Amino acid sequence: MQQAEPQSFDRVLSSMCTEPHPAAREAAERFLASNPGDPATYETVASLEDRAVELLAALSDHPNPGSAAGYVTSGGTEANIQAVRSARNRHDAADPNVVAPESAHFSFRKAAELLGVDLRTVPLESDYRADLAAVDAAVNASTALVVGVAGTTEYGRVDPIPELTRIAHDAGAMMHVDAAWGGFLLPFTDHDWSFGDAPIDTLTVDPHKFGRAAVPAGGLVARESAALDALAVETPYLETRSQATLTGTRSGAGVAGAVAAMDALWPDGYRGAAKRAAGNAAWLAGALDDRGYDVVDPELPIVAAAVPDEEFTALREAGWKIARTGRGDLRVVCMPHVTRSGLTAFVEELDGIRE
Ligand code: 0PR
Repeated sequence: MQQAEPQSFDRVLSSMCTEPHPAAREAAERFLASNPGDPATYETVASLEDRAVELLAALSDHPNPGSAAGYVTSGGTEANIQAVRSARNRHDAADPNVVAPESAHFSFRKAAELLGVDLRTVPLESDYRADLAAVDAAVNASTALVVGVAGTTEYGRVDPIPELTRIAHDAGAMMHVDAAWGGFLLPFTDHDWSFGDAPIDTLTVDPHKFGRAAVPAGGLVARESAALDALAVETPYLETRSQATLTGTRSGAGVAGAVAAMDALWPDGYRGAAKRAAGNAAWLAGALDDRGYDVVDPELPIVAAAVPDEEFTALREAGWKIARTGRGDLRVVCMPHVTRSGLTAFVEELDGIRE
């Protein structure tokens, strides 16, 4: 049988995965068989994980990156589940709830179901950001966690994090920021999103998205170690006495690839990538606007536009890997592999379809 090959990224326009940095690819391969879940046996990868957390803490402006708590998760889903679990475990309500904007990723629905917490989703403002009055009305004495998104999956919006944090803390709840995708872009913008911008408690930031690590490599970072302590279970027969991660055996490739990518790219490489992505998003938004489509302004490099179903389907049939938002807009995520020449070819294809 012919060997299967991974597909090329040429026509992948709606994915948050991307071509890993060459150093990440190489490091991931070398650490394929080591398990950061057993740090007493796999010491090298365990110290790489400390470095990964320090780098993630530095990019999210943690007050003390060298001693920040956190770990490399299997992705944003696990980081979000763990943030909910940690807040729930630290809250004493009999019927805890989590308040999140409608734009929150569906991983919070999984978290709520798994953990038996009530997920209260609240509507957005017309600018696709969390409606503060609605969040304020939804929190109560049983709220364990308020979620804000810094770079929403569909429209790349950044919720008002400092204000949400105030609402959370006034209610006695923890504050979690989901910057799974936005975290590697936001340090180069003036948005308020990080540990430095507000007294947030936990943050998701995924090296395997804009960080150019190999899959799987997500990240959970906490302001205080108590957030991770609340997740620890005893591990009687291991040399390390407790484990705070959700999965047991974990990907050494993910950890080593994340460190290699971040060492190669933080901060200048990511700054350059963010600038190129912003330029590409602005270019595509302009090209679609020129053709009369309704375009949502790309605050972060995600372009959403109302493209009719027939045109969307024809583009898919031509091999473009595109997806739609919940309300049906074409959604192009300008990841590092998305180039101006690729976007030009995409728009030319669209022009051909429209003729
Ligand atoms: N938080 C946010 C803001 C996200 O956008 C995502 C994923 C997650 C959490 C969950 O992360 P993991 O998928 O790492 O667990 N958002 C992407 C999306 O829904 C996931 C994705 C990635 C989908 C690549 C398709 C794809 O090809 O678009």
